[in-house]
Amino acid sequence: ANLSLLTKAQGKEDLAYCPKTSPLTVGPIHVSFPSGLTLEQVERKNPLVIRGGRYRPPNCEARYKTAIIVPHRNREHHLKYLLYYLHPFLQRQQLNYGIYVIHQAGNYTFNRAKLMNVGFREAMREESWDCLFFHDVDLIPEDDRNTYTCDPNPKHAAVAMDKFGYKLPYKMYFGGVSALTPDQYLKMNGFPNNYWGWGGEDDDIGVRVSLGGMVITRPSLAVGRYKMIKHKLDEGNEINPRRFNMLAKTRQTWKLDGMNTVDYEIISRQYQPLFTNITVNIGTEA
Ligand code: UD2
Ligand code: MN
Repeated sequence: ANLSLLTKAQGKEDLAYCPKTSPLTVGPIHVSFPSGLTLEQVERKNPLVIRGGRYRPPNCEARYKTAIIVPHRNREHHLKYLLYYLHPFLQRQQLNYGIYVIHQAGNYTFNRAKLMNVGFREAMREESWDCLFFHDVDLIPEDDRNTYTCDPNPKHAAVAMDKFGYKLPYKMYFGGVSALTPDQYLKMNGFPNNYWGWGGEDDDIGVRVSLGGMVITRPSLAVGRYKMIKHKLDEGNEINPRRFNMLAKTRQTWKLDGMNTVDYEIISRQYQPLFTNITVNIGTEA
């Protein structure tokens, strides 16, 4: 088995680079949510995706290697639609990519940002990704010119969402979907670990970008369009009442809490057909 993998990889080294702009993108995508969709159907539609949710273009050498990091618990229904749209979308962009679902174990309060730190470390352990996309499970991109590659500065990709009337809600907004290179991520000490429950962590991350000496870049409103699958606030992700107090202190805390202090325990790593699932115990509030 190893030998055949080797020859395949060697064969690929002779391939020419993919074009700088993919000829396969189509622009606007009509997003709807067909009922009864199964993961098996998504698998059949994506025959070139290999175990762990990995893909490389078959006929050219990808210019970019992108990991998608999805924080998750109890949203299997949304995950199915995300995979249904994201796999073909990324393939049309001719990326070398992998999808990682970071599943918070247990019933303790959800912590989106800490799960992203886990995803960063665990994805980078496997592969030297050029770019990491931190991606809510319920956001479906509606235009494939929204390229899942990184910029010279941290990129906020979800600029125009249906739930905000396809406008940016406020200038420092950094929620939903964002993209950073490993260097950029480490420069801002990753994301905070101490935001438990809903809210605030995205603004903290936005502030970290500037504290790290960087600026936020964005695609145009026409291209950075997303549909959010409708949902209620989850049980176990109640609004964090401390978020404003915490946000007022980001300047004092960002170097003391983040990628340099993240601690967790991996419970399992499963290479499923359409994604790598990492189930993790991230502990509880101190
Ligand atoms: C907004 C932001 C989101 C985040 C959140 C505040 C948008 C589109 N997104 O999302 O980026 O800043 O506010 O924390 O404005 N999740 C689970 N299981 C849970 C709870 C959350 O998987 O039980 C994950 C999932 O990937 C979800 C994400 O966390 O998409 C954000 O949670 P949300 O969708 O409930 O919050 P929302 O839509 O207000
Ligand atoms: Mn949501």
